[in-house]
Amino acid sequence: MTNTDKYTFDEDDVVVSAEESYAAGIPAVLVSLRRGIEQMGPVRTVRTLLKLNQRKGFDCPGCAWPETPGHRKHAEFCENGVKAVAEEATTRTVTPEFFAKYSVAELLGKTEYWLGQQGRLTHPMVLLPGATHYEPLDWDAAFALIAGELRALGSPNEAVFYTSGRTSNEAAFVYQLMIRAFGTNNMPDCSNMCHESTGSALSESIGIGKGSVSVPDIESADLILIAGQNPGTNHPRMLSTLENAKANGARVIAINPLPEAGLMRFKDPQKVHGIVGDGIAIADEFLQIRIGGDQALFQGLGRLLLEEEERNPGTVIDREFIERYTAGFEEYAAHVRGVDLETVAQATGLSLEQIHQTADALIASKKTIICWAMGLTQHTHAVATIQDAVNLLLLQGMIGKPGAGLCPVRGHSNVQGDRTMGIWETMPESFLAALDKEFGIVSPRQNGFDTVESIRAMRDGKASVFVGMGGNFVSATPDTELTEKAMRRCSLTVQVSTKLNRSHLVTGETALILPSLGRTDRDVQSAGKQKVSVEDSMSVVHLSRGNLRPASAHLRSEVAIVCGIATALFGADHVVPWREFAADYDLIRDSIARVIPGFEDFNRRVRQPDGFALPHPPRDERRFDTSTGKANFVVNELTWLPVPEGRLMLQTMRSHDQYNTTIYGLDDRYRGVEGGRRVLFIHPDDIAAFGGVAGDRVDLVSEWRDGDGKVFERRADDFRLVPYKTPVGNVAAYYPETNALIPLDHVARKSNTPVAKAITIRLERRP
Ligand SMILES: Nc1nc2c(c(=O)[nH]1)N[C@H]1C(S)=C(S)[C@@H](COP(=O)(O)OP(=O)(O)OC[C@H]3O[C@@H](n4cnc5c(=O)[nH]c(N)nc54)[C@H](O)[C@@H]3O)O[C@H]1N2
Ligand SMILES: Nc1nc2c(c(=O)[nH]1)N[C@H]1C(S)=C(S)[C@@H](COP(=O)(O)OP(=O)(O)OC[C@H]3O[C@@H](n4cnc5c(=O)[nH]c(N)nc54)[C@H](O)[C@@H]3O)O[C@H]1N2
Ligand SMILES: [Mo]
Repeated sequence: MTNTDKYTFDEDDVVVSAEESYAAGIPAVLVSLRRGIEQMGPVRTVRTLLKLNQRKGFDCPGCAWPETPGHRKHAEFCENGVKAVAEEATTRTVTPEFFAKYSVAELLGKTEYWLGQQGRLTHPMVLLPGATHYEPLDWDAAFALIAGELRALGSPNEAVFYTSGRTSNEAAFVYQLMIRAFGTNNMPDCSNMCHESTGSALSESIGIGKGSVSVPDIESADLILIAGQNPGTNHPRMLSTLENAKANGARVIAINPLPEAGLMRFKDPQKVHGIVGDGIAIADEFLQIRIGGDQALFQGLGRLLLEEEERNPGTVIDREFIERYTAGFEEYAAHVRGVDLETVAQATGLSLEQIHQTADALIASKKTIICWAMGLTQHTHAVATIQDAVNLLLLQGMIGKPGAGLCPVRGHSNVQGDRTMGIWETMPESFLAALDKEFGIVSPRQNGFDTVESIRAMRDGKASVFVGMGGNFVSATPDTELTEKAMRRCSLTVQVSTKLNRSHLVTGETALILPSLGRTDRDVQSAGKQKVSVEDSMSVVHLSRGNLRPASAHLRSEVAIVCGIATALFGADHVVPWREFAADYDLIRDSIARVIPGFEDFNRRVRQPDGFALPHPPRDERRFDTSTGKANFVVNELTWLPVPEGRLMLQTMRSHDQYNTTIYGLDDRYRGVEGGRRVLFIHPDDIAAFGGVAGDRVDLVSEWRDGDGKVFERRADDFRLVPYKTPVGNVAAYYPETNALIPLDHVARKSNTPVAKAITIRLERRP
């Protein structure tokens, strides 16, 4: 490697130095306190951190990793959780004076980082047709405006209602209820871009789209594979769980194109050895896989397991489990027996020895867990890849027993709960029927638009009202230029938000910003102080209560905002008691209890100290509600991603200093980058092949062939070449700066998830 010395590129501030070989430790503590104090001041920082992830506190708005049941530490949080909280609990504000000062055109020239740093939104604001600036309006006028636009549509299907994954269960439930009562299922959500592939894969394979393990399972596993996930940055509390697992004897294998710091070594800042020692190595083995090679690896491992079983019958696969609980074994076995191991080696970039050693680790393990995130879900063959991971576990009966199973690690803190509450364009009939019965409405039965379909509909003039419940739609979605054009064709765009972002600036003819309370804020309604609930990555539902004084007296809760729009839309005497719902969230929870299985007696059970776990038939009783009534071995043709001559395969990922499109800062400490984000991590041989040197400035050009073979180019300009330990031919850069390169039609089969982890590009020298 060449970047062991610290060097600064000319002309700008990006500094690249040796990447850190461990995650967390003292720097993490210092960075988190500094960020907290910068944004909130010392008193609010302490007050906030003492409540984070505590039983009587609020759920961390960072990731969906669960709290350790039973024994919560006083400081159950991580560096990036603190950054997420500081970002929300900041005392900086974006007021009507701010909007009077800056025109929308001026704000469009600012980066997401700058926008986010301005602070919390304080007033409802409107951008009228032709206006250059947003101006304040009162809530009732905002609700009336939305209701008027919605009623004027030719069909309810001309509106789309987006949701990001921070929305609480209560807000999500009333939101989808309003949308269905209005008459559409157009509910794109961030999940479409995130774990949709997981949902599609698992539903077909095991009959439920959620993971099957708990924290105690991980802590008692023999073997844990972590594929396509960077927990040191994105789920730092997972490292403590992994550390406990290792103390209990677990072996961890990291499967990733990049040697991510958290996987290699971890210093728990809450333990003495994490402060003074070297920390502990999390991964026992690091498989530096080529981008998109995971399906090949899983199929190759399936073949090796079956071969070993043939050599030593009864020692590898769980025949009893396969016969009793699964379908499709013979077809699967025939398929993987035909997989050529040389092809697997080529597809993965791993040696045959590494592949054999991984198979040996699986064979030796009695309890295996596979964890994954965006490195598996955001590929054309994501659904197939995840199903091949499931197939591998089914061979050894690794589902529905302690210490074993499937662990998709979710992103947003309530993204899983939002789905449970009905935020989905294709909810099943059982849900719709129960909803209709509870409220006396008639939900539409026609499937709605997902995220990619919503963009197409707005582009084509088939949808003209956009409502976003949180999130940053224009930055998070692919094909930035096209998406922005699509948004600009709308007659009305509405953003319910806590912070300013680019989606407030790329608008329809009229635009609204509706400022909402966040997780950390105190929520008082006419029936008193309210709490909300969330569901973590392991299906545990628990309460969250904010305790901070809101940034302004004009903020409303997401529930109140939805109920306000609904009252304006349907009138005060509608069949749904919107005003009562807004006053007392217990009433919403009573309805949820009657509509959604698993939520019986919701109000009582959610008040138990650690909440309650939702049923998961495969985990609880090895029951699989699939088409065959059994867990399905699903056979998928092998796909992998050879890199075309002279081209590179780009994955887009998160730095250590961002939360999706929210940029906390410009440093990626674990990867050795400071002060800038327009960097391309690239193997030194690829820099040489390009005829360049470290630090060169290049433009990235993606190439996309449409159905007729015509090539379309998209560009993202001005990136610095950073030599890095990534496989030859595979490069990496940050999202959302690179979203402009992703064609809207470049999606995963079955899940329709934009392919953010495999974009064919070439480099062009900057003029
Ligand atoms: N601090 C912080 N926390 C977050 C977020 C955040 O932005 N910041 N985002 C939240 C959200 S919404 C989500 S979904 C999660 C995201 O959590 P992650 O999925 O960890 O996020 P990414 O940065 O996209 O990282 C993907 C990882 O996959 C690897 N990878 C890329 N391509 C491949 C491949 O083909 N095969 C394999 N095996 N690996 C590959 C990359 O090198 C990288 O390590 O984190 C959540 N938590
Ligand atoms: N290229 C590329 N694109 C990707 C990905 C990738 O890996 N690569 N990852 C995808 C993934 S996994 C995801 S989940 C999406 C994320 O997509 P989104 O969820 O749409 O994006 P975020 O950046 O998380 O949204 C941030 C905004 O949410 C608002 N917000 C924050 N908290 C709250 C709250 O409590 N209430 C309300 N109402 N608003 C709030 C703030 O205004 C903030 O500006 O991006 C996807 N896009
Ligand atoms: Mo996500």
